[in-house]
Amino acid sequence: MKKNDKIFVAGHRGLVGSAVVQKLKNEGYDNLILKTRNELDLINQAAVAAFFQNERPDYVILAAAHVGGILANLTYQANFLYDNLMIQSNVIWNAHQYGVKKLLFLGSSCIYPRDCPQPIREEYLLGGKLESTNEGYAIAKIAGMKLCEKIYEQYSKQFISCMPTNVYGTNDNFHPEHSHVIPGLIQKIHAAMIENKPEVKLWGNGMVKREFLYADDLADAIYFIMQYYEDKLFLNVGTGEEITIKEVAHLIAELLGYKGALIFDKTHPDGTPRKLLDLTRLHALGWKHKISLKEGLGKVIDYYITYGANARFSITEW
Ligand code: GFB
Repeated sequence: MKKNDKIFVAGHRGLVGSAVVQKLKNEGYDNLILKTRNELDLINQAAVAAFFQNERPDYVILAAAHVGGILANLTYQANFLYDNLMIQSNVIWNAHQYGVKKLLFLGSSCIYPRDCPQPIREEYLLGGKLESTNEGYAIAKIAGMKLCEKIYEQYSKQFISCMPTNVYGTNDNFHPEHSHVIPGLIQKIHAAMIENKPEVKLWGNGMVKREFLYADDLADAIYFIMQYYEDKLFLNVGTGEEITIKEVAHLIAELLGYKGALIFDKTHPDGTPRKLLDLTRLHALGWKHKISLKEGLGKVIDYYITYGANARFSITEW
């Protein structure tokens, strides 16, 4: 990518998209195309086709999606499936039609079977049943990745995908019910602290393990992949380190200074027991994450304490 190439970052206001824009700007890219949902509704096929016909971007980073935590995924399965199928099909197919040189599609580690061997290698995809709480979202992400793969095979184009683990960062959605786990925990524990509550209720049994990647690290990986990765097989992106939800919750409570009890409410779903990514291929290419979980959590907590009420509370990333 040259510094003045036209790059369309779809989903530039979301957690990942905003970090990608910042990374590209830091690297000196000054020809970015960024569209809010009011300016370009990515679900609208005709609007997306017209956009590509007029703009003709050289590169596309597809970070736009309808996303959310375990409860949002479970409650709105149809919306997660439909919106994401539409957004990604419109963007990927029109990028192909209108001469985009390279496109990177962002998937998710939830595409893998629920009871996958750990750590999860890319080859394990479609080897078993998906986790039911996010089946709609996962099916959409698998379809998007497969569309890129088939365009790569049939038309010999650089349409590729990466599968990030659970991502967190400052520009996240802090909605108490709809958010991903880290902003959800920060919001709930912070509220209990402000209200002097002796305990706070969190979801699930707390024993499931997750791998967390800071959004700026993911943006760095995306930049690296756009420059150096050209294979057909999608690439896992993560830290290779896992932690229980209970441990993360205690770490957040410690960083916030909350002294009350953390109670795990087992009536809420746990999701998949583990989803640790195997990063052999990414590490062999020469990329590794830089920001530790404690450092990243500190940044997000500082942000939330400073901007609290002005933080984002909606679940769409475009
Ligand atoms: O589903 P999950 O990987 O993350 O795991 P997201 C969240 C775990 O944390 C579950 C527990 O075991 C929850 O029960 N948990 C405890 C909480 N308290 C909370 C809370 O306040 N909020 C949330 N959200 N969880 C997504 C997937 O959800 O992860 C998506 O559902 C996607 O499909 C993404 O793959 C990476 O809840 O963050």
